[in-house]
Amino acid sequence: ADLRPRVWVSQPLFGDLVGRLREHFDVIETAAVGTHPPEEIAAMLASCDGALVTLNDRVGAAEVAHAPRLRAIANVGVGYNNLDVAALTRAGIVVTNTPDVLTETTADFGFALMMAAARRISEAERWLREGQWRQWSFETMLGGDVHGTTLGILGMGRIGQGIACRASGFRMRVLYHNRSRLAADVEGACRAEYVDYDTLLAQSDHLILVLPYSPAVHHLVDAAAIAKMKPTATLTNIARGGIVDEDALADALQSGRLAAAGLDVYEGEPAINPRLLALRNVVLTPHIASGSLATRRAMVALAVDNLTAALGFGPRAGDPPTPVNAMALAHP
Ligand code: 8YV
Repeated sequence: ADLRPRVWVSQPLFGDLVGRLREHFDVIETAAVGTHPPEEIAAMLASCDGALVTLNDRVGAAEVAHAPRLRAIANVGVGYNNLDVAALTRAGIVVTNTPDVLTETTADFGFALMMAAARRISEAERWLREGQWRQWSFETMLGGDVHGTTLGILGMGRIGQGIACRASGFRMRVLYHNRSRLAADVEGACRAEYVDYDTLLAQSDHLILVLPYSPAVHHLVDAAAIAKMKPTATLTNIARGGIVDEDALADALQSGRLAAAGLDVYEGEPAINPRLLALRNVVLTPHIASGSLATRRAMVALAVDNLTAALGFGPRAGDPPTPVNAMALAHP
């Protein structure tokens, strides 16, 4: 019998990087991209010691109930709301994620999406491709400015701070709101000012969401929140779709209560609210904020290192580089 531990890779990732797992493990790779039903995830995990998963894979108590060998789940992504970490911790399973390696790439994209919404870049291109540009005019596709305006950042972690640094090059005033206020030296380095949520809503010309999802922030940006924003403002979401009430956002974009939006994430992705699809003043992208080739490769490489170490192999055996629940496992 083969005594090598077995790991499941839930969708095709970079073959050369995932291939590193074969040095220590038997690797079962699922060839299809997509969302696996819970029964399929449970069936795969039942015979495995570890798994490399993505945001497509929801893993909680039910999925690990019949997985006696399972010791580690490495999430490819910094956000891990697809995993029930409390349940996995109770089951003694190490959870890891991929912070840091995607910070700058994701901040780049957030800034780009905000600029595209403000300056109507996608809308203008659609209009041009439709053959509607017949005459240059002074009043074609007028947008809002980015430079010199007030940027609001909701969620001031690594990515939020990366966006704040970019904003200072655009001579923006940067406001932020976060669960906890940053240390004075970090605030100073980002040139960002801490404000309460209502002030952030009221004063931002461009509001960008970069906070982790949890049920506590479900529909945090709802009709009441949007009503507090400037009608000339833009809203950009690169966090998780569930933070925004999409119907309230569609209402506001339709009525002119909000100027424009940039969305990379959706509550029911990959399904998109048809009301958003019908609106011209929203830029819609398919959850690609971390998607530069180099960064996606770095994320997979880090997840491979995490899984290898969590299962007790490689140079960091027993000490995965970026654990999520190490403290909880050590002090139950
Ligand atoms: C990933 C993300 O592409 O890191 C995150 O939280 O949303 C994206 O960078 C996704 O999680 C892949 O699993």
